[in-house]
Amino acid sequence: MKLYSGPVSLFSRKVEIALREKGLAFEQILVPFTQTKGYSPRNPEVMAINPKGQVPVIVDGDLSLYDSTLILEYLEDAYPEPALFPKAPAERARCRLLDLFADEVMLAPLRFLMHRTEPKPDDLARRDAQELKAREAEPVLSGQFAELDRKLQGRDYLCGTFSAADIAVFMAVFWTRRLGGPSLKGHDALASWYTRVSARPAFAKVIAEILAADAELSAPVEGAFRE
Ligand SMILES: N[C@@H](CCC(=O)N[C@@H](CS)C(=O)NCC(=O)O)C(=O)O
Repeated sequence: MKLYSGPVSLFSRKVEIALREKGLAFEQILVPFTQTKGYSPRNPEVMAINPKGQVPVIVDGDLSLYDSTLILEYLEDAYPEPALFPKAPAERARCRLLDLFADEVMLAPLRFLMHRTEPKPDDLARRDAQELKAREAEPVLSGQFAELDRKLQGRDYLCGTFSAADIAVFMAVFWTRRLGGPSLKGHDALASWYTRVSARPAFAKVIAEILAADAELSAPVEGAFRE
């Protein structure tokens, strides 16, 4: 299997974790990315497969797929063990909803923090305007942390046993912390879950790869991973 990925691509790293959790062998192709030019020049294979031109993209035999959520669902169908989704329809739907919550609902405020890994622009007024938006987004993220904390009361994982929901939500929480967003303080169940999930070998490996890529590519972020 081939995975077209970005060094600091939240959604590609989400797929990488799922592949590692399932113990699947894959060849990782890192597409060009810089903090100033983004995903340019575009990788021609990615462009041929994904009309959106985005990573992640996987190629498995004669199947080419894009979109991290679709890819995780395919991996579950094609390689069911170890399972990353509950079997019962309602539990499975709840797990998918949490994936959507991470990828779409949490991403909405998270986007406003993304400029922080870019080099400071010459136009400082632009940076101030971006920071204003980021400061407005941070309480929204804190509220989402509180919601997740409530869901995790009395349970080790979001859907009972470890699942795709933990992967997607972990990525959104990790990205928030990486971008200097709110801390996990006061959200004890969420903080314990975060520590538990980070210690899984698939996550530990991917976290180390992202931090190494940041050291090479990204501007240092004030307040990143604050306690
Ligand atoms: N919903 C998509 C989002 C993919 C996405 O946003 N990919 C980013 C990198 S994390 C990308 O390729 N961005 C470049 C662009 O949008 O032009 C997924 O889950 O795979």
